[in-house]
Amino acid sequence: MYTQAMDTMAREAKGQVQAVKSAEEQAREAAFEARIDAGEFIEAKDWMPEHYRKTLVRQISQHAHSEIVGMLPEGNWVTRAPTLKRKAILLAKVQDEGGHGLYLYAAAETLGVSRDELLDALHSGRAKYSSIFNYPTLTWADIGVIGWLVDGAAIMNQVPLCRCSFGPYARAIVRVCKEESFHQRQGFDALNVMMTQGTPEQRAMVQDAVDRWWWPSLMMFGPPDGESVHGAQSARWGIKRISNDELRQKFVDATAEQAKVLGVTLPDPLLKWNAGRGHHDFGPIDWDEFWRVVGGHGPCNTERLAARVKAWDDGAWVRDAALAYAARQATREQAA
Ligand code: BYC
Repeated sequence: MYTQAMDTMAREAKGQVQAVKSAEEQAREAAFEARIDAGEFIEAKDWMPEHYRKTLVRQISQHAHSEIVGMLPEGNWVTRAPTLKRKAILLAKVQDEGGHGLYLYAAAETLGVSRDELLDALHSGRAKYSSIFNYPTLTWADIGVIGWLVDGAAIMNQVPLCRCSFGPYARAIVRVCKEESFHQRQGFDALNVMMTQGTPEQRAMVQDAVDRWWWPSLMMFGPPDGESVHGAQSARWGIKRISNDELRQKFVDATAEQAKVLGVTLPDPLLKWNAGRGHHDFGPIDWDEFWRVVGGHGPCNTERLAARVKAWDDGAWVRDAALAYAARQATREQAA
């Protein structure tokens, strides 16, 4: 009896605590939602719902992985750039992508996840990175087309992220976008030189690269809105400001005009200005191909992941040396 009485009291006390906690929790959620509605930035030390935190860790780390894996297709051409000027530009661009990866990993780490955990998710194949980087770079024209279309799509997707509700991500993206803008311009410029001053073979090479990269570039924006599992919640939280389909449409509208300036044909017989909608109509996207690539079965998925795992393994001695150095410094400082 005595024990039961104690239990009853304990249960009641626990119930009260839970009721208080849940009221607190509700108040915190309401305050959080109000800050989102007011367009305030949420900072790393602020209270946030667990689902918001997880959504950000997922998106920011996938973005960081995309930047790092995205160095590989272009890195493939650094030693074969046609001129010193193009080589210097490409080197700078690839280094920028590395830098973007680092700012983004740092932004994700503010959410309480470690760099090692994030990299382990990439290396074990659990984490996603952008589908676009699972296609091969077969010719020099691919480098121009990546700048024009892939970086162009990245800018279209990322400019709205400068207003993302999570402060550290939004601030990292401001700098990323400035650099992406140079990347897009250099790609367009390289293609323009080939189209206006190149041989018929070089112009054909540009067209072939456009034919191969156009549809995968449209897939970068993610599945159609109706199939975007995270879209609605991320819009509610001010993480995504513009939907996948709206961004894709803006990208098609912008690049259709740029293609005319370049003198290339976009490989879509259904691409046509629709005066009624005030947008270009375009043909159906092969979503089976998208999901195949996202699921690990694109042309280069195995190669890309193997390259990242090898880089991590080969870099083990650098990490060990840095840790040993830091430990020695700490011992010296303690002794001093
Ligand atoms: N590839 O519900 P959804 C660069 C996944 S780097 C692979 O719409 P969300 C550059 C999605 O993760 C460019 N997976 O998702 C670098 C989700 O799966 P999980 C990278 C994709 O997050 C070097 C599922 O499909 N940019 O520009 O609301 C050189 C359902 O999708 C893709 C960023 O990362 C894809 N394309 O919207 C040159 C930007 N699309 O996670 C250039 C930041 C979707 O449930 N990210 N999935 O397993 C975003 O803006 C959003 O995360 C997305 C997707 C628009 C990509």
